[in-house]
Parts: sequence; C-alpha cells; structure tokens
Amino acid sequence: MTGRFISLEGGEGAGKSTQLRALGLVLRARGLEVVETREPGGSEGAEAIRTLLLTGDADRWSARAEALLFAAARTDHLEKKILPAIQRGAWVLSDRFLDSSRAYQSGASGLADADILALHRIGSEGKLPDRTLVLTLPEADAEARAHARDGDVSDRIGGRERAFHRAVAQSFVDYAAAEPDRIRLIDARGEPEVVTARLLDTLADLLP
Ligand code: Z5A
Repeated sequence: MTGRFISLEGGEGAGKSTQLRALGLVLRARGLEVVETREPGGSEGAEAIRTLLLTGDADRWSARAEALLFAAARTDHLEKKILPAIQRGAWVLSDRFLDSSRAYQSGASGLADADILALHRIGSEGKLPDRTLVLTLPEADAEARAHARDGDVSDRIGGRERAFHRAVAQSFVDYAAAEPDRIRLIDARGEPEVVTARLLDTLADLLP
C-alpha cells in the first residue's frame, strides 16, 4: 500500500472539516487506512501550540512570531503523526498544512513567501503533500456558513477583517496557478455530497 498525504485548504467556513470526514469515509470503504488530522494541531505538542495561537487578544503575536509558532507546530505534527502514518501505507488527510501559513502569514500578513518556505525547509525538510485541495467559496457564502456554525464568536485569526480573508482567498488561487500539479481549486458550492464527488475526481490518479 502506498501512503499518501493530502491537505485540504481554503478560507474559514469553506467546508474543509466536513469534506475531510466525508473523504475519510469513502476512502476507508475502499479498504484504505485513513488518518484524519488538522493544523494547527494534530499531535500533543502541536495541539498545545494551537491553543497559544488561537486564543488571546488579536495582537498577542506578531506575524513573525505566528509564523514561527505555526512552523514549530508543523514540525511536531509531521514527525509524530504524518510521517509515521505515510510510512506504514496510510492516507493522511490534513485539515490545513503549509499553504495556510503561506496564505495567512505571507499573502494576508505581509511576510515574504520565501521566508515561510525557508521556515518549512528548516522545520519540516520541505515536505509537501502529494495533493492539496483548496475549497473555494464566494465570500458571502463562506461567511454565512461560518456564521451559521459559530454565531458571532470567532478565534484570534478567524475574527480578522474582510480584507484579510479576501487576501487569503486570493493567495490560494495564486498558489494553485503557480503549482497546478499539486494544488487544485475545488468549487465548494452545492450539497456536501456533490463537493465530495469533486474532491474524489481530483484524487482519481492517486487512488489505487
Ligand atoms: N492558520 C494560519 O493562520 N496559519 C497556518 O499555518 C494554519 C492555520 C495551519 C485555524 O482555525 C486558524 O488558523 C484558521 C487559519 C489559521 N483561521 N482562520 N480563518 P480552525 O482550525 O479553528 O478553523 P478553520 O480551519 O478556519 O476552518 P473552519 O472555520 O472550522 O471551517 P471549515 O472546516 O472550512 O468548514 P466546516 O466546519 O466544515 O463547515 C462550516 C459550516 O458550514 C458547518 O456548519 C457545516 O455544517 C457547513 N457546511 C459545510 N459544507 C457545507 C455545504 N456543502 N453546504 C452547506 N453547508 C455546509
């Protein structure tokens, strides 16, 4: 069995967690071992860093401090959970990975993309997913979905202004254009099952 590493990306409320679970069910039904995980988090150490990152005042961390914390969390996540699973032949589905650091800490926060990639090289030996599925949704739809779930409550990063989230969304589109083999844009509109079918189509060449 060949292990695979798939990341799901996109803005808040696009449906990543919903789709990750749905994809996990379909892949398990095909006899694959599936490991569902998330960032920031996914391992004990990374979950502790997640709490630091997502709670507290909006200005608790600068963009640079945030980028370092996300990178450190990713190192632990990769070492403890992702790489061992891939090595034993599992499919790892991660709700966010490196491209979120690029979009949030670089594209929308002004750090250089090259610096985020340098941190990733140091912390995680530059490991990339086999495929990255970016869920895209019009701004109003994404806000409505996030609001239906959370009301007016949001975390340190989700609560940033609209222009920030717009820059995040545009960054993902740019990364997909620059790396079309790895990063694919998936229309997240419509019923969840319809979106899952689009995701599966996009993974068809990797499936056994
Ligand atoms: N972040 C960062 O800055 N740098 C990094 O390197 C990393 C992350 C890794 C993590 O937040 C924050 O950290 C995130 C980026 C930043 N902040 N923001 N924004 P998180 O893990 O707590 O949450 P999230 O990653 O942003 O995702 P989310 O808000 O949980 O949304 P989602 O997973 O994409 O959506 P969902 O929960 O699956 O769906 C949202 C709602 O819509 C829910 O009620 C669903 O039932 C509903 N839904 C889902 N699909 C559909 C369809 N198809 N139709 C109708 N309704 C639907």
